[in-house]
Amino acid sequence: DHNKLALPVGTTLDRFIMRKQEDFPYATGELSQLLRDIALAAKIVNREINRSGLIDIAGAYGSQNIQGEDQQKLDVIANIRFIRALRNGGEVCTIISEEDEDMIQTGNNQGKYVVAIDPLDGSSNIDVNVSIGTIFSIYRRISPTGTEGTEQDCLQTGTHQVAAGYVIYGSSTMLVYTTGNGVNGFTYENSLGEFFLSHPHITTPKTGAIYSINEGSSEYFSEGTAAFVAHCKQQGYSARYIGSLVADFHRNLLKGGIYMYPATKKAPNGKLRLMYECNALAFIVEQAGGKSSNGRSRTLEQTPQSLHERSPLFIGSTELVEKAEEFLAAEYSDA
Ligand code: P6P
Repeated sequence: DHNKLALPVGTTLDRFIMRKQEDFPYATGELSQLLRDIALAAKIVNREINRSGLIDIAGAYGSQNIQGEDQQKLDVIANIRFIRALRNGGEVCTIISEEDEDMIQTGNNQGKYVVAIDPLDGSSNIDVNVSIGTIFSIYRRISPTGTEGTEQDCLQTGTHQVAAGYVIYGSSTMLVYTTGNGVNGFTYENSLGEFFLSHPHITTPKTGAIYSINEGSSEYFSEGTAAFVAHCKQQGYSARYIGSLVADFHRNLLKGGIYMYPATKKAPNGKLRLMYECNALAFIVEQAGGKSSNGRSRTLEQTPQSLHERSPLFIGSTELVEKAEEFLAAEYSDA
């Protein structure tokens, strides 16, 4: 039937979401609406980011922006915008955000979903015009509707995600997401205010020749990490490290490669957050045919203990992640 036809490039995000919902006979539309709410917030944040340079110019004459409001950092603005869109959309009962220590209750106690979000990752890159991103992960709540979401709702293992995605605010703005049936990428057309399907059914190469890691931390690498990085150099791979997770991840997803933020002597659990950075990207990369690990085990099977816990991350082409795990296993077997 027409649902099974690959939707043509150029389909709008709204039509794509509607058509995919029809693939699920029991779908009642809440997840579709939630995805639309996220896309709306992404459009608003995209506009704020594009204006930020101009506001800074205006703000150069004091910390007030043109509306006379105190100039807020863009990651704070992004957090407000995504929380407001999810609250107004009504589908989400509880949010955990990189910007907030505690769970955020939206007041929609009938909401079936919980969202974990990094509203604007890599925001230190904004002032130097480097690509930045939003990362989100969606779970169905475990607790009964009619009550506030619980910490248990927010600490589900990554395999329980119903959807995950990211927005990359780069040379063009893209929304890339999965609901467990493959990965699709949409490019934003500013003049029309629409996301259009530009990268249907993204699959990541099984191997690659790009490795992404901050080699400034080499002094603190474990033996296994250092050995794998040396291996990448012996193989003649290119070192590509933008310092913005979404940008590094997206390039490797399309071209093949591995991104690493390992455990180091300075950061024993790495730097990246499990719930709204590692798990979301791990779901996406697996749906695209890649792999994600903390160096020893599958990212998606890690049992979360706290809302903002960190996890080491080795993510990208399957063969490269497996090779990295081999090098790290050697250090564990020595231990
Ligand atoms: P480092 C940005 O602050 C971020 O969270 C990711 O976007 C990025 O990949 C990483 O940290 C960069 O960290 O320690 O290499 O500067």
